[in-house]
This record gives sequence, structure tokens and C-alpha cells, in this order.
Amino acid sequence: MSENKHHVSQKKDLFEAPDYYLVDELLTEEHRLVRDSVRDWVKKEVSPIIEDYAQRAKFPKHLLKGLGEIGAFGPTIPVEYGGAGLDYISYGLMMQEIERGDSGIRSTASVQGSLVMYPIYAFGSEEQRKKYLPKLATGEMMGCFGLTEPDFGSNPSGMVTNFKDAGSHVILNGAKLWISNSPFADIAVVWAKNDQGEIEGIIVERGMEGFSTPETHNKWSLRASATGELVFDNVKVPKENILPNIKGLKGPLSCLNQARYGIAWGALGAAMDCYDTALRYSKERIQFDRPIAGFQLQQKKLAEMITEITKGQLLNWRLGVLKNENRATPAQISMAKRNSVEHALKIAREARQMLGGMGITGEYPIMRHMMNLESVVTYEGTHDIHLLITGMDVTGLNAFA
Ligand code: TGC
Ligand code: FAD
Repeated sequence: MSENKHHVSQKKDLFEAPDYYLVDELLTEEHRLVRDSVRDWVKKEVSPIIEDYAQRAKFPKHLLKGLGEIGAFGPTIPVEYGGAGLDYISYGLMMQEIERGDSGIRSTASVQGSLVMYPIYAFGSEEQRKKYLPKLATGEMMGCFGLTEPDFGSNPSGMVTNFKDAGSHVILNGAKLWISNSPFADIAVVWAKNDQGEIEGIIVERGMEGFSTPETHNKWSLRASATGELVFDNVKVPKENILPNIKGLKGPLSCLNQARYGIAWGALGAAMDCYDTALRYSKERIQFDRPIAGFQLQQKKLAEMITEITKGQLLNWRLGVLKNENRATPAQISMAKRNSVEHALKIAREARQMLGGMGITGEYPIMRHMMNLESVVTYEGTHDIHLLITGMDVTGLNAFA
């Protein structure tokens, strides 16, 4: 153990990505370049420090500049607005590699790119695009996304946060809960009801009177990500901050399609890290005079892990192709998000057991991934909500309410 109590693990990151079905051959040279450069960045910048930050429940803010530089903020946003102008497979691979490092860092990138930059790009005015997107792309400005409320999580249509017309501005009241990045965000894309009860998106800026962002403490999950509330107490917001080109719940749900797609890839990255760690450990750990990898029960675990990772890789790749062709449906995205997180959690739990007592320590990334994935299985639509979306899609019958 290092003498510095803030440095729990400084081990070299030995990650080798599994590719059992040669999925690499389905990627273009650009995809591989993007994937490899993000992988290198994660090995260099994230792996050496992340366990320490997670143990101390601190967000490694110094990574924001680097995330901007590798193009992780708004990978699919056009270059003219500061985005990376990449396709959806590159975007997916980036999220896979970042979450291989830590789900909390991927969360920061997902929120910034898919939940803040995307709505401003897709539903904002040209002035709003020019004012916010270039700064958000570099990380010079950070954003958060306010949809969930204390009494409305899975059913956001019931939200009570609202704004009233007051001439040149509106008066915003209400509260949002569980908001990633809120404690340090410069702006919040907030979904609230107008005088007619329609949901609209509005950009709220830090410093506006009556707007506060208290941090949520004592999380056992996503400890290296900052989570908080958004509280609006008669906040005066200029009307030009309303996103002009969207009304209704389909606005925030369209943003979720973007983020859920990234999570489908991301969670698989966490699964790959757990599998790779368990595989290496099991070949080195000797019990009963042989490597534990030689025991059938441990091989069963590894065989099932690589099977699910491989199925997930193919599902994600195909979804990426459909997304590039603008043919991916929200229900297809739900299936992939749910599938990846479910199997990533199972893989993390099995990998944890394979490391025995060492599996619960910060010397290895598995327990951190497992705890992170307990948030990932809940946010962006819970496991059960995504199952019901698939159920509704195949039957045509709504089982939500
Ligand atoms: P419903 O009546 O079905 O739909 C209302 C309108 O929305 C349209 N729609 C969609 N549009 C685009 N994409 C989708 N995925 C869509 N799903 C539905 C729908 O066509 C309709 O349009 P229109 O024109 O007819 O008005 O709505 P509902 O109230 O019955 O709810 C459906 C349900 C339950 C599936 C939905 O509300 C839902 O997905 N709930 C889960 C909530 C959720 O995912 N919240 C996530 C909060 S953000 C977050 O967690 C960020 S974590 C970030 C991080 O750190 O990485
Ligand atoms: P509830 O909706 O109360 O659900 C509780 C349980 O009931 C779940 O198991 C659910 O599946 C089940 N359930 C609900 N309805 C049904 C039904 N019809 N049929 C069957 N079962 C049902 N939100 C944001 O807006 N922005 C963010 O940046 C953000 N970041 C987050 C970060 C973290 C770390 C976490 C934990 C959450 C974050 N969220 C964010 C909120 C997240 O999206 C919600 O937690 C999630 O949508 C679920 O809402 P809830 O927690 O209120 O659970």
C-alpha cells in the first residue's frame, strides 16, 4: 500500500480488450483510431487516479479539459459548433472506453454531450447553439440535465416544476433530484411545464437569483461523479433561454435516446474490464497447486462472461449501424441499454467472486464497477421500465399505467 493515504492504487492498467468474434473487422479505420486514442487516454489519465477519487467520493474535475480534448463532449455534434462530427459507432466506442475506466466519468460525458449539447443543438435557436455549444465542447462550460423530480422519476410526465410568463422573462419554480454534474455545472437544461401545462426545455444559468444546486452525499455508487439537486425559487429566466423548437415529453425522451445508446456501449466497457481482470487474476492465482483458471467452475464463469460480452458487442455494433442510418428505434435502444447493464452487473458480481477476498478491495476495479452499475441499471430508465418498453413495442399494449 502506498504511503500516501490518498493513493489507494497506482497499479499499471494492464487492460486488454476481449474481441472473441473479431468485431474489430466490422469497424472502420476511423473507429479504431478513435477507440484506441480514448483507450490510451483512459489508461494514462483515469486508471491511475480513479480508485482514489472514488474512495474519497470526489469528482476528478481536472479530467474535464482532457475529456474535451479527446472529443468526448458532443462526439456527434457537427464540427462547426465545436463537436467532433463523428458517427454513432465512434461515439459508442468512446463511451465503452471511458466507462471501462469508470461509469462516473462516462456519466459526465453522457450528460454533457447527449443531455445538454444534443438538446441545444436539436431544439435550440442558432443564437443558443453559438452561445453555448463551442464552450460545452471544450469543457470550459459544463452542463447538467434536469428531468427527474422527487415525486416523478419513472413517470416524468407528472412533473410539477413550472414557469409562468412574466413579459420578457419567465418565473421558474420547482425542484429536480438526482442530477449528475449539478454541483459544479455552469448551466442546466431544465424540463418544466409552461402556463398551458406543456413541457418545455429552458436553459438556467448558475448565478441566477433563486437557483441553487445542493450536492447529494453518502452515495455508495458513482462515487467519483458529482450528483445533486436543482432548486428553483422564483428564478427569473429570460425568455430567450427557452429552447424554441420542442414542446412535450418527446423533447427530453429524445435526449435520453442519445444517452441510453451511449450507456449500452459504456456498460459493456465496464463488463470488459471486470472480465479481463478476472481472467488475468485466475491464471495467476494458485490454489490446490494449480491456477484457479484450471477449475471447471471458474471456467464456466469466464465462458459465460465472454459469451455475453460478445453478444453485447454485436448488438451494440448493429444498433450503431441503424443509428447511423437514422433507423434505430427508441425501443431498440432500450433493449440494448437494458441488456448491457444487466450482463455487466452479472459479470461484475461473478468476477468479484473469482478474486475471492481481493475482489472487495480497491486494488482491483471490480467492486467499484459493480457499485457504479447499480446506478446505471436505474438511471436513464430503470431495468423494469426498459423491459416494459420492449413489452409495449412487441405487443402494442401499454403496461405502464
Ligand atoms: P408516452 O405517452 O409514451 O410518450 C410521450 C411522448 O413522447 C414520445 N416518446 C418518445 N420520443 C422520443 N424518444 C423516446 N424514447 C420516446 N418515448 C416516448 C411519445 O411518442 C409521445 O409523443 P407525442 O408526440 O405523442 O406526445 O409517455 P409516458 O408518460 O407514458 O412515459 C413513457 C415512459 C415511461 C417510457 C417514459 O416516461 C420513460 O422513459 N421513463 C423513464 C424516465 C427516465 O428514463 N428518466 C431518466 C432521467 S435522466 C437520467 O437518468 C440521466 S442519468 C445521466 C448519467 O449520469 O449518465
Ligand atoms: P421510481 O420511478 O420511484 O421507481 C422505483 C421502482 O419502481 C423501480 O424499480 C421502477 O422500475 C419501478 N417502477 C416504476 N414504475 C413502474 C411501473 N409502471 N411498472 C413496474 N415498475 C415500475 N435524472 C435526471 O433527470 N438527470 C440526471 O442527470 C440524473 N442522474 C442520475 C444519477 C444517479 C446517480 C441516479 C441514481 C439517478 C439519476 N437520475 C437523473 C435519476 C434517474 O433517472 C431516476 O432515478 C430513474 O429514472 C428512476 O426514478 P426513481 O429513482 O424516482 O424511481
